[in-house]
Amino acid sequence: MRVSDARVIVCSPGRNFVTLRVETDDGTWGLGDATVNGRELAVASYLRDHVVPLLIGADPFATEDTWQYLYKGAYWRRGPVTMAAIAAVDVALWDIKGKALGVPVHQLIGGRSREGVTVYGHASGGDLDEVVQAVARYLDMGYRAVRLQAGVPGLAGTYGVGRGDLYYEPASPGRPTEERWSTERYLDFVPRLFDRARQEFGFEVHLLHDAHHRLSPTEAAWLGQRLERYRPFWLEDPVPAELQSSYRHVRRHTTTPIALGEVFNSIHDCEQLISEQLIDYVRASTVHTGGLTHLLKVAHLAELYHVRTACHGPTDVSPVTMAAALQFDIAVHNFGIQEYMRHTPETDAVFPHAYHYDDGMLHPGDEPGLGVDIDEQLAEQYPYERSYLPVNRLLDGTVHSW
Ligand code: EZ4
Ligand code: CO
Repeated sequence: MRVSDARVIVCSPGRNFVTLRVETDDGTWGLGDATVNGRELAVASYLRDHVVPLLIGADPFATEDTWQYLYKGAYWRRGPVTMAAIAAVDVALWDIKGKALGVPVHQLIGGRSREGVTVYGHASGGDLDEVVQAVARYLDMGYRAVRLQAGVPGLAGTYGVGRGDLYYEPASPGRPTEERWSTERYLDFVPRLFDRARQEFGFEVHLLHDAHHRLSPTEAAWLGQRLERYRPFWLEDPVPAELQSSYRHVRRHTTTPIALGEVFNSIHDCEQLISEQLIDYVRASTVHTGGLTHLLKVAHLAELYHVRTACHGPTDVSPVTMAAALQFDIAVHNFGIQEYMRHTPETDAVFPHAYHYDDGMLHPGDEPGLGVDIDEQLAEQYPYERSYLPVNRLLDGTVHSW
C-alpha cells in the first residue's frame, strides 16, 4: 500500500480549520488536523507547497519513518507551523493504519486503559453569579470537572470568558480586538471566584482555572498559595514557559497543581519542566505537538516523572484532533483529564464523528482508525475567513500576553 494523493482542505464552519486528507492506492484514506488558530494559511501552504509532493509513494504504515523524514528532512526544526504540518500527516497515517487493520487507533497504541475519558467544560460569566449558573449547567450535564473563568471587576473584557450558551470562543473577523489588563485586579479577584464556587458546590467537583500566560513567577506563586485552600484541580499556564527554569520559583512556593503546554510544539519545550517535576499536567495536543507519534513520546517521558497528560481541546482544534486526542487518552496510562469545548453544530456537521459525550466522559467509539470524517461538499460552503482572537495590553498600553 502506498500514498497516492493528499489534499489540504481549508474551511470555516464557525471558525477556521485546516485539514489534510491522505489517500492510498487501495482507496483507504485518513485525516489529519493542521489548524493553528490565527495562522491557518501558513500551515496550509507548508503542507501544499512542501509536504504533499514528498508524501506521494510513501508507505502509510511507516509512521515513525515518515515523521523523522519530515522533521529531520526539513532541516528547520520545530515551531508551530512545521509541527502542525507534520502532525497532520502523522495523524492521517495512523487513521489509515487503523482502517487498513480494521481497528480503532487506540488498539495500536496500548489498547484501552480506562472506561472513558473524563473531560472538563468551560464555565464562564461576566460576574460571579453568572459563573455559578454556568457551573450548575455543566453539573446538570454530568460534568465532574469545570474550568472557572469570570470577568474581572474593573476590566472591560477578559479573553477566556466565553460568549454564548456553550461558552464558545469564536475569533472575530478583521484585525484583532484589543483588551486591557490589570494583574492587580485579577489577583484580587480569582481567590474570591474560587471561594464562591466552593461555597456553592462544595469539594466534590473539580475546579480548574486558566491564567493564560499573564503572570510573572512571583505573581503565580502568590496566586497558587491563595488558591490552595480551595483545592483547585489545577492552575493552567500561569507564566509563559519559554524559560522552563522559571517554574522552579512557582513550584517552591505553592502546592497548587500546575498545568502547562497548549502552546508547546515539541518534547524539548517541556523536557526540563517534566524531568525536574515542575508541572503536574502537560497540555500538549496531537495537532500542535507533532502528532500521535511525538505526543506518545511526551506522554512516556511524563509517566516517568509523575506528570499526567491533559490534551488541549478548544474549539479551534477540529473534531479530527478531538478524535485523535480521545484515542490517545483512552490508551495512555498517565492520562489526567481532557479539555472539551463543544464545537458548533455547523462544525460537527462538516466533521461527522464516532466519539460521543456521556455523563462527564467522552468515548472515542470503536470505528476503525480515528472515527472521524469530513463532508467536503459541505465544507466548501464555509470558505476561509481571516479571524483572530484578541490581543491584550496593560492599562498603560504595554502589550501583554492574552
Ligand atoms: O485560548 O485555543 O485552555 N484552553 C485555552 C484555549 C486557547 C485557544 C487559543 O487559540 O486556553 O481556549
Ligand atoms: Co489554556
